[in-house]
Amino acid sequence: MSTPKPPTRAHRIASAAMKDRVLHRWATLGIGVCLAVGAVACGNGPPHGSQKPGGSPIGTVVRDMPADATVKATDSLLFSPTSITVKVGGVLEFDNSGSVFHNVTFTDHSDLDDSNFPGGAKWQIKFTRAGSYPFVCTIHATTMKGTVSVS
Ligand SMILES: [Cu+2]
Repeated sequence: MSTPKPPTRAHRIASAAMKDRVLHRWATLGIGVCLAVGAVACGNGPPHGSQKPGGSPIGTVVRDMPADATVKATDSLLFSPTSITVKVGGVLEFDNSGSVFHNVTFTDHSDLDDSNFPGGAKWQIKFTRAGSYPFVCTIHATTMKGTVSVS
């Protein structure tokens, strides 16, 4: 075993350059993290619950509740059934029973939309206001439409 030689001048320069690169990378990463954190901190999301201007919310997104009615989003690019009724206070569950990626979009009530509805996913809305609310999967908009009637 020989004792380690002191670093040569060339080696010292090389390692100093490497250190600069590492520092630069961390600085860049730091700026990226700050931007990401800033974007989250500054993000003013919509209020919870859907609200038309001047109206009251029609419902809220809920999780893991017992469903009063279920609409399946199928690999045949259909909602099934296309027309469904729930009582005020009832929970409607959307069930992506296939493997095709869908979304659920409510006209005029975009804060109730689920833009991320992959195969196997379930998603629920508790409706709190009577009315008739059309929904569509915008990915398959020609075939995937439905209406929920809340009474
Ligand atoms: Cu779809």
